[in-house]
Amino acid sequence: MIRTIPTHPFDGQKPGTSGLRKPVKVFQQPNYTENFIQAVFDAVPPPGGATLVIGGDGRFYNRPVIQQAIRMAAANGYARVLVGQGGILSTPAASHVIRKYGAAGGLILSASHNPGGPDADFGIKYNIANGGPAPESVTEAIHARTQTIDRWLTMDAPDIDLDTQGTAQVGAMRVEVIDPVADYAALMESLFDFPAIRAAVAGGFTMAFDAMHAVTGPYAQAILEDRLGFPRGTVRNGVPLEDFGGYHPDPNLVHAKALYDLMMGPDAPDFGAASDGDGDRNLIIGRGRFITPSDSLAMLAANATYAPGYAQGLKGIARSMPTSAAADRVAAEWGLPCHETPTGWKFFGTLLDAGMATICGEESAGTGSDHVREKDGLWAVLLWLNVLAARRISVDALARDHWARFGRNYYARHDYEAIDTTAANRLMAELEQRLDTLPGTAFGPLRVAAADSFSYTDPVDHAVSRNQGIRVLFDGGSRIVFRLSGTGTQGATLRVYLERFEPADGALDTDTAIMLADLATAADAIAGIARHTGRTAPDVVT
Ligand code: VG1
Ligand code: CO
Repeated sequence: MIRTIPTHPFDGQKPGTSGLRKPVKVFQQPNYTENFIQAVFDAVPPPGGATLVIGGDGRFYNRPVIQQAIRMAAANGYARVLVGQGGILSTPAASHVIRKYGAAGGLILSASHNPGGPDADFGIKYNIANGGPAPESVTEAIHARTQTIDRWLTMDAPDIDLDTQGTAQVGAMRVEVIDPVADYAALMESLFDFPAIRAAVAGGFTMAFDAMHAVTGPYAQAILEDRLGFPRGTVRNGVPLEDFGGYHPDPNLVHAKALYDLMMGPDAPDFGAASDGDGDRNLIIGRGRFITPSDSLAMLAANATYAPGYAQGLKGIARSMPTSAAADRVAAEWGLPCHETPTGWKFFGTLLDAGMATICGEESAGTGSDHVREKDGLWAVLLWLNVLAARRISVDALARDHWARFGRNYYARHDYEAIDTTAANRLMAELEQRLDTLPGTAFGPLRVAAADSFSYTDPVDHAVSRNQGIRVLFDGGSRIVFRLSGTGTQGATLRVYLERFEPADGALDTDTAIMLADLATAADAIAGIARHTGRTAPDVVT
C-alpha cells in the first residue's frame, strides 16, 4: 500500500558540481534524504513502465538509503529498479547500466572523493536517461521542488536482500539485484585490445593499482587481475569499506601518497594508478614520472587510435575551463574541434550526445569518452595500458615524446580548504570588481593580457552558465584561474589553478613548482589570498 508521509522543506538541498553532498549526520535527519529523493521523482516524474538504476560507492549509509529509495520508487510508479549487488555500482558502471537497459535515470549514492563514515560525508546524484549527470535545468527543478515539498511517498515493504543476485517484488515494481561488474567489464573489453595488454603482462609488464578501499576494487580485480592476467595483489586496498579505511578516497599526490612514493622508489612497477570513492577519477603515475590529469587527457587523446574502440579517430575533444590547454594543442594539430566547458561532467553530456566530442577531461583527474556519460577511472587506466602495450613504450618516454612534439603545459592546482565562507565570497567578489583594471598590469615578470569571469553557452541546447570561475590570462599563454569548489561540505574551498606553457624547444623537464613560482606569487598579489583567508600556503597541491 502506498503511504503519504507529511514533511517540511529543508534549506540547502541544492545540488553542487556533482549532486547533493552533506555530512552523513545531515542526511540522517528525519525526512531529509526522503525529501530530496521525492523532489527528484516530482521534478522528473517516471514515464510509464520506467526503470530506475540505483547503486553507490559502498560508503556508510548507502544501504539504508538504497532500501528507502526502492520503496519510494515503487510508490512513485517506477516499474523496475536495477540495483547493484551489495548496493555497489561505480559511477561509470551506473552510467553504462542506465544506457544499456534503457532506464529513465539513476540514483548514484556517493560523495565521490569526500571521506566516508558516520562522521564524514554522503551524497546523492541523479543521472538522466542518457546516463549522464542531470543538467542544470534538472538540478534547478529538483532544488526548487525541495523548497516547497510537503509530502513523500513510500510503500510498506520489507528491505530486500541486496547481497544476492535475483529478483524481488515491491508492490507492483520489480527489483533486480544485478552483478555490478559484468556489464562494465564487457564494455571495457569491447573498447580495448585486451590480448595486447595480456601479452605485455606475460612479457613482464607490472603495475600497482590503488583502489583506496573504495568502489573500484571489485572492478579492478575482475578486469586487471582476472581478465588481463596481472598477478593477485596488483590491486591494493581492493575491498570497499564503509569508511574507506579512514582515508580520503581522492587519488591525488596527497591522499595517494603511498602509491606515489612506490612509483618514485627503487621498486616501482612500470605503471601506477588509483581511483576515487565512486570510480570516476584516475591518477596516472609511471615509474619515476607523474602525469598531470591535464597532460593525461592530452596524451590519451593523441594516442587513442591505438585502442580498437577509437581506431576510427576522434570527433572532438572537450575539457573543463580550468583544465590546461595541453589537449587544445593536440586538437589543433589534428584539426579537431576543442570545447571548453565549465567544471563538472554534466557539461559534457550534450557534446557527447551530439557527437561533437569523443574524449573529455578535467584537471581533477577525470577523463572519459562517449562510451558512457560519466568520467571513468578504469577506462583511463585501460586506455593508458592499451597505448603503452601497443607502442611498447614507458610512461616517461611517452610523456617526453609528447612534450617534444606539442610543448608542455606546466600545471598545478592549489586548494585552500575549509576557509571561512564569507571571506571566500569576499575574495571572489573583490576579484571580480578588479577584472577591468587587470589587463596591462605586471606581476613580477608576468603581464596580464586579459581577465574575465567565465560564462558558457552550451552549443547544443544553448543553456547559459555564468560565474564559472575567474580567468587571468598572461602574455605568452600562462594563466591563473580562481574558483570556489562546489563539492566541499566544510566552509568554502578556494581552488587556484596555475598554468604555464613551455614550447617544444623550451625547458621541458624542469620542476613544476619552480616553473610556476612566479604564477603562485602573482595569484596571491591578484586575489589577496593571505589577506582574505589568513592562509599563506595551500592545503593541497595537485
Ligand atoms: C570537483 C572537481 C570537478 C569534478 C567534481 C566532481 O568539483 O573540481 O572537476 O567534476 O569535483 O567530481 P569542485 O566543484 O569541488 O571543484 V567527483 O569525482 O566528486 O564526482
Ligand atoms: Co568521483
